[in-house]
Amino acid sequence: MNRKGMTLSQHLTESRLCGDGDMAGLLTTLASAAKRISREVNRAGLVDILGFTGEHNVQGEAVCKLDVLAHDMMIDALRPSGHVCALASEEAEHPLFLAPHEPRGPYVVLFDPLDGSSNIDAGITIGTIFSIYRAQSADATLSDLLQSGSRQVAAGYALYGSSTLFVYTAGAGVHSYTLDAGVGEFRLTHENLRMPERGTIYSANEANYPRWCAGVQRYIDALKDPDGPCTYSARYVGSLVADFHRTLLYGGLFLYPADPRDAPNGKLRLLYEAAPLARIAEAAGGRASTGSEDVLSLQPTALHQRVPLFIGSAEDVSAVEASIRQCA
Ligand code: AHM
Ligand code: MG
Repeated sequence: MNRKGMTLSQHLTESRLCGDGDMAGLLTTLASAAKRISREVNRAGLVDILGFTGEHNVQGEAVCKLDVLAHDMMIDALRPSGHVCALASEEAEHPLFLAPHEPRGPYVVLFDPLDGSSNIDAGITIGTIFSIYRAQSADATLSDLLQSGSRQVAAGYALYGSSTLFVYTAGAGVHSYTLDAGVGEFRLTHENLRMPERGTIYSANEANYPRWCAGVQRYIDALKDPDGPCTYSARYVGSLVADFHRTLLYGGLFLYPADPRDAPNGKLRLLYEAAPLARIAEAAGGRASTGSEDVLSLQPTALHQRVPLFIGSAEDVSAVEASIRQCA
């Protein structure tokens, strides 16, 4: 049967997601929030929601008006949904635990409401990343949010680019849907996506090269060797979610290594950037590493914790890990 073109709801029904909660309902809620955020992103320049609020978030970064709007839209969609008992966002210092009188469900969701915000004003692709765990009980605590990435029951993202995409995995495969904006439906465009085992694209903010460790420098140098086994191209959007989506489709490596001056523990956040994308990469046959450990094996110690990230095709990730080991 040709399933391409199915709506997200039809495909979720067919997929018969199991678990003790309504995972299909939660994913539908997240997709609805993504549609609303997509509409705001598309008309941002027309309605005075570009630029900064003048505030800084818990990570010390300037907050964009659209960051706040996207954060509020995620909370407004998830909080009354009946699917969640706790929420955590890049834009909020503390998690939100739902009160007993609120409709609560078994899941906790951590999210980056608008990844790549420095690109917003230039109309460059940005996205929303989410990670879903099961809580021990409806009276969730911080430990329910600080679970190892391997315990994620689902993860995904929305991409606001030349078209709006919704990508998720809930265990069985990675699926991608494209928003048919005229009718407001996400339709299945890629089922069971597989990442190539090796790629020919690397993606990094190479201005940081002088501050990377010798193993990473040597690995990147080798990719540029004209006598090397294959020719690599460089691509860097500067929105993790967009750089990751390209890597998922075409293969290769995205890296944001530690940088002793500006990002001693890496720049990207473990719980709502690295772990969910690692979950998707692995479900598609790829890998994600800190350079020495699998991202999914890490036990988080803080909500806004950062990690070095090397993510993409399994062979490319293993090759950079080997180079790091050799130079250690
Ligand atoms: P954000 O979530 O506040 O937008 O920050 C994370 C972003 C990633 O999307 C991207 O990979 C990275 O920061 C880019 O950093 P840099 O500008 O240092 O290259
Ligand atoms: Mg981000």
